[in-house]
Amino acid sequence: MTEHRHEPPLAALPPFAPGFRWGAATAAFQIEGSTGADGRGSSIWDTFSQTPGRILEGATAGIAADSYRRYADDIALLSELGVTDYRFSISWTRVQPDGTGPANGPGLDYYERVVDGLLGAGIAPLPTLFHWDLPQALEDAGGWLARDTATRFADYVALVLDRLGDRVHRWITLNEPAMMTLQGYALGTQAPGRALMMGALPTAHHQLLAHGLAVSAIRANSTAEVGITNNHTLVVPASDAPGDQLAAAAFDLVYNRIFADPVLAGAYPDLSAFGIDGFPGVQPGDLELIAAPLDFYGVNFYNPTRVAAASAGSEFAAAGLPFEPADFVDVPVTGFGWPIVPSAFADVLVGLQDDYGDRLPPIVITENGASFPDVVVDGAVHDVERIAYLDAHLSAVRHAVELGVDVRGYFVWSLIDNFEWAEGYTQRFGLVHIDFDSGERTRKDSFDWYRGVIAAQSR
Ligand code: IFM
Repeated sequence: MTEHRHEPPLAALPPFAPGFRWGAATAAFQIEGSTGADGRGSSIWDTFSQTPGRILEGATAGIAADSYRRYADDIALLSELGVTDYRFSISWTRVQPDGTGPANGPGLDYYERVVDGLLGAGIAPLPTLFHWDLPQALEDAGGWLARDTATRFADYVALVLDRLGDRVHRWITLNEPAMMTLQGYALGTQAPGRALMMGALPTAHHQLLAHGLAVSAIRANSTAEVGITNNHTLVVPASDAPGDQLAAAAFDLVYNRIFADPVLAGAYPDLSAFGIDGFPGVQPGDLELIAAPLDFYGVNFYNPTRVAAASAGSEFAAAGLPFEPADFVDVPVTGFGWPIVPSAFADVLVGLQDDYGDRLPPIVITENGASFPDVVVDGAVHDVERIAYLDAHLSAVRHAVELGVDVRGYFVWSLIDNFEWAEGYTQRFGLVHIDFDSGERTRKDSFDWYRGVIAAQSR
């Protein structure tokens, strides 16, 4: 846990180092739609989103931003934006409809079209191999609770490498395994909707094992660079009281350290605060695989989290958790209600450097952004709050660089408005507005702002 202390100075953004990567990010299930096209199989997110009561307003992702059909429009937008890289994800169920067996050719053809389109536009593809859309057939066989899913993942990665490995020179193995474990298996607020609380811990290890196996497959077959994306939050204790301090430390374990320590320090953190002795499911050799050196470490950052000791009789205490969330006082929030504290971003980056030292590879900011209730008026979207958010967070990244953190790239979440998981279409994160009825794309003011930043930084 890092203290909240790195206030970025208010000044024009000084240039990042030459070669800094500028990008925007998306994920397959959130943008593609065409969920029944070309032999695609069903994922846990298809099942979850078709289950009544799971998604706000009953939304599904059958069309989403229609990028499966409009990918060329999106590449044109990226080109106009001037990005050097595009981070998108590959849907496992387009490649292996049931998560096992031979490749589904038409599914891979689609990603080949995307990759070739990007390369033709001079944009480097940065695919994420797993962004939460686990094949439903694998979930039926145990999902991430089953060790075998990690092996299945390595087989899928081999099929993707076989088709795209000659053109893709940078890969991300997993996106935010913490959210899969915490929201998907511990709380059940996201797919697959299991509420196992600490019983979800094996899903953390099996995902990290899948990451390690994928790194090994990529290293064995190519010279491509590889990293993982974890999301990080700055955990702020609600007070100096020992109970709140202990609560914050415990939250830091489950949100940040369970997923970063094995990758960056080769060991799981001590979970005795939860009455757990030893991390479940770890076998000899696993941690060596998981901790194999990476070319970059992907960091997603959105907001800090304030945490207090669980109050007696609360649902958190009843569930055996030592913490409960606490609101920040007098802090502006995004459309999601997430606190906007840019200095916390610098704190997180400096904290990673302090905690992992030489074992921390160069950082790439693989997601940062904010949702606001954008509306199109006379063909324009004046999203001043998003510009302010991005501007302040980019300054915080720049400040962390000045403090000695090696950051090599920055990706805005997101290129386009999309299906925001359990929130359906109610949270818009895009630089480009999507009319979810017509698919029409409208550049927001933040699009022009980001294009200006990239152009100024590239001079
Ligand atoms: O939309 C998500 C994304 O899929 C993963 N990171 C956080 C984003 C905003 O909630």
